[in-house]
Amino acid sequence: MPKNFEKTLLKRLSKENADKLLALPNEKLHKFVAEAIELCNPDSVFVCSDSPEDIGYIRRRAIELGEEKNLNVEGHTYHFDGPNDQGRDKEQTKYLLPKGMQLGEELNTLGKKEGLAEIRGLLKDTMRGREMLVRFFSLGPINSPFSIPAAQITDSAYVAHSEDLLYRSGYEQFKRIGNSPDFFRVLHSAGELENFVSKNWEKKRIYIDIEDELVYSVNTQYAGNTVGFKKLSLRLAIRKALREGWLSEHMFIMGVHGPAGRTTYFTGAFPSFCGKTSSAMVQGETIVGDDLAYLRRINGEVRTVNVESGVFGIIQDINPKDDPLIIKALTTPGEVILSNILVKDGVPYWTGDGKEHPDSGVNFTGNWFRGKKDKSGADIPPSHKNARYTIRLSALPNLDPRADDPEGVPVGGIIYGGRDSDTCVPVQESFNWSHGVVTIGASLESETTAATLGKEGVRAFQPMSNLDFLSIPIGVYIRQHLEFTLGLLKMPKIFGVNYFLKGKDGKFLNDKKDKYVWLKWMERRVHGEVDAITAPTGLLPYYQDLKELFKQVLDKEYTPEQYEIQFTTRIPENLRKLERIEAIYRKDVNTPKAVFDVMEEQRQRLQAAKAQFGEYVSPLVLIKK
Ligand code: SPV
Ligand code: MN
Repeated sequence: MPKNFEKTLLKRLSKENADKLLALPNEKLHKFVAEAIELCNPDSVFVCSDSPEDIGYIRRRAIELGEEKNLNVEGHTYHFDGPNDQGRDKEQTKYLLPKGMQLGEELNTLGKKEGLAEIRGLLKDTMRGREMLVRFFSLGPINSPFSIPAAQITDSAYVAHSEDLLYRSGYEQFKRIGNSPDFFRVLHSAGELENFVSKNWEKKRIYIDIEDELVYSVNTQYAGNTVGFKKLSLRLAIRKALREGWLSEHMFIMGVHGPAGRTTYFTGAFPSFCGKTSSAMVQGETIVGDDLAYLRRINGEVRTVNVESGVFGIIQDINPKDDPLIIKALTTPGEVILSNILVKDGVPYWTGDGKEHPDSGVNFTGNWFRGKKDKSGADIPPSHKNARYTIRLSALPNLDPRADDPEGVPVGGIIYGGRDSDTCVPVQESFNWSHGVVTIGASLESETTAATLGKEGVRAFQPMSNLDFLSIPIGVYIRQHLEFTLGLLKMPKIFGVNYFLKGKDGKFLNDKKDKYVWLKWMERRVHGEVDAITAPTGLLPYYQDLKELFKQVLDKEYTPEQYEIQFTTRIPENLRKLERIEAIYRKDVNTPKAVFDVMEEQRQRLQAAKAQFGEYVSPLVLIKK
């Protein structure tokens, strides 16, 4: 049987490209490429061997095909996705379910047979007149027990180029894995293009074949739908992690620097638009990754690696004052792709960049001018809210020296944070692992944002910031977290942060940079160097510790009044949150009983505090004399 695939490959690939592909002795890979060729019918096939010439070719093609255009700064390009292709499309992203398998009602699924017939129909002949690009990556560091090999086929040079910035090269790794079938696959076509963007966006489909670990994506360009190793492979990895006893998370990884040159590593899960990338990029600390982490138990502790090696970050509000490190990377010659920003005379602009904007230019809607309206009569902003930048992590001066360590970095703490105006304090630590998993991670909520298509501003359930990507029932996922640290010698601490708490006047109670201080406080807590106040929902900082850290880190006077209002336990809001979250977990028969027990204990603590101190409890009254 394999011989047939080889025959197709030898017939449809130039000798040079066939040699590169056949140098990887993997039947499943050959079959994947041969079947994709038969389905999509490209005029030619380019196999990227990760040599500088091959990588340069893809980069050049993105410009030649018009998918990217040059900006004035050397190496910088921009790309537009169509007006209806500006975010991850949740509705059209579905799991293909083999007969007899169930994933619960919450997940968007479709019968495998029906789904494959549909998506193969949509992919049929899409590459006629085009070149198919075949690329190989390593999800996680090269030569690491964490890593997963992955192959992508696409007809978009923008997608293949983006991946070059975002993932570690994998051609050599495929040589090493030989005939192993254990790798992820993605087949993407942008479909018919009009003005360089996917024309048939109404037939956009992203289907995930969980049985075969193969993702199909068509009629879309937005990287979250097409760069198969972001959220699409995250979904595959969550199932693999469940089978193999590790965790695949939507988390940044960073090194927080403590006294005497100490570095303590944290992972952090935040839904989009909640300060995740900017937390991972805090000046003075070091970054390992900003979006995806694999966590494993190794030698009695939790260790983690960044799945990626680049950043696909939200550009809105990135400005020299708040994000000097990102701005430096975005203004220095080197490889940078900006998407869905405003361009005028080769200069990019975006909302919140702190610059004066021109009155016209080009953006994701074509020619743009101030006052341009969309179909509903609303003003079209210069850049899309979900406009992004793509860079290599190595372009950042604050890259952690252990970012590519095949053994990963040890996890001292896990941080969860959502967009919450009225319930949670700015920073707190859980009492223990299961309290943190249940009341912080599994209870994460956030106001919805523009990273997915749909309504904004609604409070959404976002457990571990991973709900959108769960490919297993939520109750099973939470159980996996609860059990993950069983028997470990060193337990990571779990923290909850909230950068978005508002006062009665509707204004934020914290500055953007206050997170610098929360990180330092958490770092001290991991080493037991500061005490904490026991509140009904967790352990809170003492004023004095924060005051000192504010002075040290930000040279800011932190007042007792600020502290008291920020760290007041808001009991009615917390009780309502518990009710909302519990109702959700009650719906899943897989939810472990421990979840409800931990919630009940939290409810009792809140009620007891209410009886003793009233509905809004100052941290000061909780201090044990
Ligand atoms: C996110 O939205 O969480 C992202 C970008 O990190 S995307 O690739 O769209 O998932
Ligand atoms: Mn993300």
